[in-house]
Amino acid sequence: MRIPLIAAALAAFPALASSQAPPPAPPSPAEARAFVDGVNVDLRRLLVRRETAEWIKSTYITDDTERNAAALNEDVMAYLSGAIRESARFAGAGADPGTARMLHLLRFASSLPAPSDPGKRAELAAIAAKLEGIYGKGKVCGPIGPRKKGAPAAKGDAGCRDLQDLEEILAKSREPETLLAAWKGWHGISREMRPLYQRLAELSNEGAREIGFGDLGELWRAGYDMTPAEFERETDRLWQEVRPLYDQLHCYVRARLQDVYGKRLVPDGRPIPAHLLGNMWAQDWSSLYPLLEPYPNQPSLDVDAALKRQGWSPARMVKAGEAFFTSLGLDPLPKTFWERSQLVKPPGRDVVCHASAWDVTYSGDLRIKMCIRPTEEDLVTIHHELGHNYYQRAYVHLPVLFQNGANDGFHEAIGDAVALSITPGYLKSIGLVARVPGDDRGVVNFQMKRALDKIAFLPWGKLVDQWRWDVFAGKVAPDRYNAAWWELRERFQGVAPPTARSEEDFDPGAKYHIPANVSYTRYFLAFVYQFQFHRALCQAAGIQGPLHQCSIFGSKEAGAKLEAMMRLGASRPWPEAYAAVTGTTRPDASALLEYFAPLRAWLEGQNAGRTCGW
Ligand code: KAF
Ligand code: ZN
Repeated sequence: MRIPLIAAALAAFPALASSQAPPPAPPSPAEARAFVDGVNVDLRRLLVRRETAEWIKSTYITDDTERNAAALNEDVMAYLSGAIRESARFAGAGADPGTARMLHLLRFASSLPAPSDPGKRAELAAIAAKLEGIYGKGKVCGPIGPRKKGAPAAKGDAGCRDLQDLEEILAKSREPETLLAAWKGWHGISREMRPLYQRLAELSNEGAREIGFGDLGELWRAGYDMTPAEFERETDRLWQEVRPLYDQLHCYVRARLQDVYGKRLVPDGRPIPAHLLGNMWAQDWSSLYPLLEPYPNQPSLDVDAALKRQGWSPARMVKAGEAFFTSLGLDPLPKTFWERSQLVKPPGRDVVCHASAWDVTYSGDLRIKMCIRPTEEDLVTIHHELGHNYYQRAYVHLPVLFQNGANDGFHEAIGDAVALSITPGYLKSIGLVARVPGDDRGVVNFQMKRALDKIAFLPWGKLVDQWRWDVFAGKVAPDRYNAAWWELRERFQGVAPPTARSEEDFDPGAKYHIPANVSYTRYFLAFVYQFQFHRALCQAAGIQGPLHQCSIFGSKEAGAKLEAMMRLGASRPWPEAYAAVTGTTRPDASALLEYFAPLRAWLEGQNAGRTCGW
């Protein structure tokens, strides 16, 4: 490895870098180019090894696979610390624009920068692997909810439930005691993460400072082609644009939940207890749809029932996702996708069931890792993950430093934008609904279902990193981790803990992205971007009529537009990629608001006379 040798010497003898040595001649543009070329080659080799170890670890969690993955992550971390340090030499080199952009992106190549001290680096890599392992292995044993006569005490191995079992309880049960037990059970698995997370924050902050950032949150926010402060203002602006719609939805849902659970459990003017919203994190309320359906006796939108009744296999669901992308003129998935993906939870071993998409060798070795069940939610998640895979394949021709989304929100938005075309009309065409709701009532029903997913998510999408930014910046000390978490959940979501919490708990750790150290503002952005993309693709497809009825299925024009943007990878500042699809460089929520205009008017009518807010 060329670069790290120099970098390691500088790390060991910092004096070499400063006072004694005579100032070196400024490097030439050609030397800068040669440097990034070398980085692309070295980094690719190291990343392929790391991704291979990560894949193995995620599909088979053991102490050995964890240690192995940590070791290969350590190699990447060490290389990046050295290369970033070395790259400072080229600051004034007058590099060509492509090289300059790669030098810029190099500093953001890791979301978990390590200190250059090898002991600390090893510690950080081990902690990161361990945290994700705790989440992946998480189980809740013992009875949950009232025992029914003759029913087994609990299901699964040794009477234990995994996250998917518990999520199903939260989605389906309407018994407060049962919901509470499932919620509390899962929020118990993250308690042991607390000291590890505290140390992860310390060490990665140290790593971020070594490469010139104030803290890790600042590094995360700096990766959007604007200053961290500008980025914070942009996300605040987008949140303010959508907040009135969220407030209307919250108001309606609280009132309807009062009808089900009573005002003692769901009081007026107060946040809604988090275990009653149909989801472990209260981030997606669509499983409450049967309770909240605006107009019963309309054509059924129950896709779950149709998938089960028709016996859809996981592979068939993925084929349907692939068929959507090929209908846009994109190529079928490679044969190896079907051989190497994990579509179902393998029996008898621990795996990370949280969905993800991979190109393990950065050369079109596409796969997804999921534990698919026959539900509409998983059908949509499949489109989400395939969006990542199609993006990865579109930029595979680029050097590894450009093999990324225009920003991380783009990566998260592609599959979701495509899945907005899973309209009742499209579902009818693949036999998953019998009739397309025709009149205004049908429209309100369908929009309600969508809003319980897309609108309910927004404050959550914003707050998860608000918490981490505050933690990394030291504004929230470890003795306030949990208190600060619940302050944000109340402020943004209008949601309350269902039971007393303390600093013994570590509730943020009950969400995958905290132990896995995946930034989350990407999803907030994606939930706004996807509607702008959807509108632009519908226009490209020449489809008239309301946005919520548009499906781009079969449109080669829409597919070409999407592909042109995806091909850019991270080679250009993201506003340029944004304009390639939408025609504008400035995101806003106008398409989202246009999409939900009918529901918004309906909600405002329903909520008239109610006291909203918390
Ligand atoms: C999105 C859409 C609908 C509902 C909810 C969401 C938000 C979020 C959630 O809370 O469930 N969705 C996900 O976490 C989906 C997983 C993923 O596709 O975003 C996955 C997360 C991940 C896993 C391991 C390492 C890094 C990130 N992301 C990818 O697989 C991925 C990301 C970028 C490029 C290529 C693949
Ligand atoms: Zn994703």
